[in-house]
Amino acid sequence: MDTPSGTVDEVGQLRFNELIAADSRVEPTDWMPEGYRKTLVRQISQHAHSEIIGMQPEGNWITRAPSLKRKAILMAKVQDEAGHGLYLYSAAQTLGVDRETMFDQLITGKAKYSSIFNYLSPTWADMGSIGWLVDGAAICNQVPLCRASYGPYARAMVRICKEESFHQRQGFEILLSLMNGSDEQKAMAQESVNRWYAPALMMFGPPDGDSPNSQQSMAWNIKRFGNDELRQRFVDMLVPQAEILGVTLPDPDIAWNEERGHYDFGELDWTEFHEVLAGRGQANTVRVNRRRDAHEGGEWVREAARAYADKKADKHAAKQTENAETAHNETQRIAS
Ligand code: FAQ
Repeated sequence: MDTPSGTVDEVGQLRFNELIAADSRVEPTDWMPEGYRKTLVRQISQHAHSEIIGMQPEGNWITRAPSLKRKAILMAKVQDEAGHGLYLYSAAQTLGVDRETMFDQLITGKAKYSSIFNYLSPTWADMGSIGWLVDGAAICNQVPLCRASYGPYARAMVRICKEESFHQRQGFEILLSLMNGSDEQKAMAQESVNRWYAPALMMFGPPDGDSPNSQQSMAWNIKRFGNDELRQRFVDMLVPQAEILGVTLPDPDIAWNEERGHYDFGELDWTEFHEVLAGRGQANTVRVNRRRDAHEGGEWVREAARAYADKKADKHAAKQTENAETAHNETQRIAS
């Protein structure tokens, strides 16, 4: 379709370029390039899946938490992750993709979700490491997303980041308690940090040179920083926190670099990262199977919710008809 100043696409593209250049928000009703929409659907849906699959490594410990207080805290945290998934699926839906399609991609193993959730959580200390390292990495990566150019995503991220920051502290506090405990507890905390450290650094994605999406996503103000810069920020944040905890980060190459004003750290094993992405991590099959079982097992709940919503809608429609008839009769009565 043409308008006096050009085709709808040309006018839309100009307006979109202006919004991005002014660092403003793009809203669902705004014209957007197809590539922008697809990138957002990819990133937001992967992010939503990560939150939902990410409930499993910690859900694993709810029944075995060492005290009622720890159980209540862990349950609240896992519930928060479910909420994050819901905000994110809702944000993705505003881009025209429906929730059933996203769920289907997840339970059939077609969708990606964060590599980190394909690692097992065999000890209680893993609840500390997940909070401190996994939620810590999530915050470093996600605080800049509060300024992402797509409005519904950026707004969802504000609340998510507030909650993640609480999650990180509770993980730190679990590790701190263990590090102030018996030798056995200290060893358990250290062993867990040894396992989670490198996978947490890989959450930021491949090095910039191997990251096909970063440049375009940064040009569109979706991502604000490259994967390597955020990974560096994370290491800089971890080193002093590790000192307070009294744990050793399992990387002999960590050293303060005066010239760069950052900590140097060693190369990560990217072969492991690609193996996990290819479905060959410790827990890929377990995670997807459990999600599929939960989805199928919950079908009766969704059915009941739909039936209840339909019944309510029917009642509402009947009431509206009744009100309209009453108003009509009243008008007739006054007129006669
Ligand atoms: N895992 O070109 P790039 C959490 C894929 S939530 C798996 O650099 P991009 C909270 C990437 O998708 C954690 N795949 O990609 C919590 C792409 O593949 P594709 C999730 C990865 O998008 C805590 C390919 O590699 N957070 O932890 C990973 O520009 C505790 C090339 O990579 C988010 O999703 C990975 N780690 O940058 C919950 C944050 N890294 O799609 C429960 C939002 C890369 O082309 C318990 N997402 N890939 O086939 C992002 O910031 C970005 O999407 C990145 C990747 C940085 C993850």
